[in-house]
Amino acid sequence: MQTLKQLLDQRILILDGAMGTMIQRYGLNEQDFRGSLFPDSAVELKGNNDLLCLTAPHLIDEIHRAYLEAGADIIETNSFNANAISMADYRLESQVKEINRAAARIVRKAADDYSTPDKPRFVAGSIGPTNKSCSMSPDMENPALRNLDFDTLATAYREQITALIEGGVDLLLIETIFDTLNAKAALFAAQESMKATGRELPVMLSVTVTESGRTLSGQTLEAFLTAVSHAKILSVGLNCSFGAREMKPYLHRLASISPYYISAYPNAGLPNRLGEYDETPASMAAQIKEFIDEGLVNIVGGCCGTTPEHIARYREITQNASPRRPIAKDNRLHICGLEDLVVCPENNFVNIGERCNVAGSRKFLRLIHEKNYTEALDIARKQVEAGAQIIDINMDDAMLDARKEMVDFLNLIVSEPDIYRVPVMIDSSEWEVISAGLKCLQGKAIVNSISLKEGEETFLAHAREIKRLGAAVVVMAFDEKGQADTYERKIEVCARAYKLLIEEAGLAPCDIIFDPNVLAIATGIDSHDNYAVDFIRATAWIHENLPGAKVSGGVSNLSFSFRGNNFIREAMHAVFLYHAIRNGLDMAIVNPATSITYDDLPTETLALIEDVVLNRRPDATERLIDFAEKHRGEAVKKENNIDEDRHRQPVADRLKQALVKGISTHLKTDLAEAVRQYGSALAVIEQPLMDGMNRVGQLFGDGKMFLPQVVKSARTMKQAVGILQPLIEQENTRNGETSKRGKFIVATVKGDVHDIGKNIVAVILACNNFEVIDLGVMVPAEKIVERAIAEQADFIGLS
Ligand code: THG
Repeated sequence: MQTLKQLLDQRILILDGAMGTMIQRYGLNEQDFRGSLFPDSAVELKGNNDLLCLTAPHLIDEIHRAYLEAGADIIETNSFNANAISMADYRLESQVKEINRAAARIVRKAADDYSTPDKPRFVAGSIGPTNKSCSMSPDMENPALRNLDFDTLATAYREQITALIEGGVDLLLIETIFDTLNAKAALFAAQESMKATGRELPVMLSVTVTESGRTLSGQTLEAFLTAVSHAKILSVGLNCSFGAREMKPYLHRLASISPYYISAYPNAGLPNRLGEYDETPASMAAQIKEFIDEGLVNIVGGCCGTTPEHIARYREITQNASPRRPIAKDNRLHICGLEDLVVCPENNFVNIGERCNVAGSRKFLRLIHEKNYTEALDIARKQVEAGAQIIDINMDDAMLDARKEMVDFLNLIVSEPDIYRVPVMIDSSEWEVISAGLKCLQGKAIVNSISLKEGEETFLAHAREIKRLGAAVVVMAFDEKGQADTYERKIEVCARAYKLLIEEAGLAPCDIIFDPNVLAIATGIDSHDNYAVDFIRATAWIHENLPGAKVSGGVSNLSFSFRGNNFIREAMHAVFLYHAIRNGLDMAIVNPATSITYDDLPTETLALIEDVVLNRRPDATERLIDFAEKHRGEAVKKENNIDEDRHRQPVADRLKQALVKGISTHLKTDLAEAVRQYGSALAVIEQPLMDGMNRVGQLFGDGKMFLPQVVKSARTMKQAVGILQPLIEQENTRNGETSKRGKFIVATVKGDVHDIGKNIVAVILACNNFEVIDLGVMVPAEKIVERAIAEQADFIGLS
């Protein structure tokens, strides 16, 4: 007999339709649900469909057979709610094992009766999301509250899944996922159940999205895939929520990124006012046929409101249809919060905000001590706004209950969509804190960190647990002998850790991030002088020799000896990053509020700092200290951006500088002067402002400027365009041209909110007498096409 996988490569398989709709047709009453087994239940059992596996098995069998008759290849067990969490509503937690075993046995028997060598039938153990969420608070007033935690849920799922396997299912279907953390608990439990029963089964996942195209808990489909990518998965897909037509754009998105087979089993439309589903077998089949014709699916079926008549139609339309071919698995490092982040050279260097660290910020420590979580969250939010792409969180302080603080703070963070947009890095030296933290996060986090400090056994045990919980990991260059502080030691420890993690713990190379220790330089101790060079050389070596692995480091450590002199510290960081990135540093923990860039440093200062960072002369530290003393005042001025000479500079240079530095203080007056000089507002945009933005792009590309600074520049450009806009409109009417030269639709595409490019283009086009229709940000492709057709646009511009 062919395996499920072999069949999926040949044809589109059919999953059955709804169970609930079919049960409703029987018009059962309370007595029917109780049957002879539970006559004395103290609570109402009507509506507990899964219980019918025990109290009315013949009826459930009849429904399964109707779907088998209609041609379904895969039949789901009637066990969607058969877990201890949902069954508690009926006080039937004690029946979970029996219900699942019976649910599996009933389908097993029916499927075996229908199986032929040509058309084998498969039993899918249905595992629903439960009626509670691990990621969302049940109380609006208290966002840190949870009425379900990961461990409790995983225990419940383990009980259900083990019973399903014992009952004889062929595969597991974790479905109607609305909270990825619940699904991660199911995946975690599935692995344990498979181990316990000695049977490895394929796992199908099916997620349900809201009208925004995100899960109820706020994740995009890209982030969802990243968050479950640690598990061995056969297929992913969409089910429930709404009908096939509304599902289609999201199916397209999923199909474009999924390395797994794709399933789709929509509702028969949205329920009408009577709670009935209106899509007929014929109308739904026409929509499912579009999925097939567009090469989107491998498995189709029905959710709420679908019947054997629907499934029979699907059988017709899947005959001779070709299945979708999964795309190759992406071997780059993906991590996510609510949105996905790919760490790869094309996305440039990734910065991790360091400020939510009780050991690295006096203010954050104080706020956590005072339990002032509102302001503590503001620190996180400010970093994200400033361009942090990941936020590091550290609660390790002797006076704090680090585990509790980590859990509470993470639960708060995940309730803030503007913060949890980005992935979290859990920073702790306590394993208990790390593992408790991972169990709060629906996204794929980064563990910071593990090391060989306590030997191989502990190291591997932790690595395996990290893999099971679905995270990437920072590995510090530390072993039984201590911290690796020379180039040779750094590469020796990293090479050993790499081999162990891949060969023994089964980690994907891209999920390993080495930290070869950024240690303080310019301390006055000679043996420290080469620390930065050793780090940079080790970075290059790791890149060359440990394929797929990433390199990270905590940059602010480097300059501890210049505490109190932020100018020197920031300058040292800029220089260090410039060289480390050129040698392959992928990411680093930094202060995103930093304003000094490599390019800002005057030649003499740059030379002094490079002498220290690159250890170019024995007296480098002394010379830098002298310089720092002499130039204290100047440094402060620089920091505050007080530049007494600015009036002597040409206005174009001043504007360019304002953009590069992201400073809008003099924007109004400088722009007014520029308009007089260039003759029009449009010319100011096209010349000095565009020159400035080009300079920003160039510095970014050269690794001399990072995202936080680019964000500031973009904000300043936006302000400048805003100031000029009214003038431009006046200029336009003055020109008096009435007939438009064409109609332009512009939009920032779905998945992106950065609209500076689009806004500039829109302004310039409008000035050149085009009619511009601006659709805004995060615009789905369908909307753009729809509008372009409706408006009969001549051009479409996307950013
Ligand atoms: N590698 C990894 N993780 C790390 C580090 C590392 N985590 C912690 C640390 N090092 C990186 N984070 C910081 C955060 C702040 C500072 C340094 C490193 C810092 N803070 C100011 C100081 O101490 O002078 C405090 C200023 C204030 O109180 O506001 O410098 O290397 N994997």
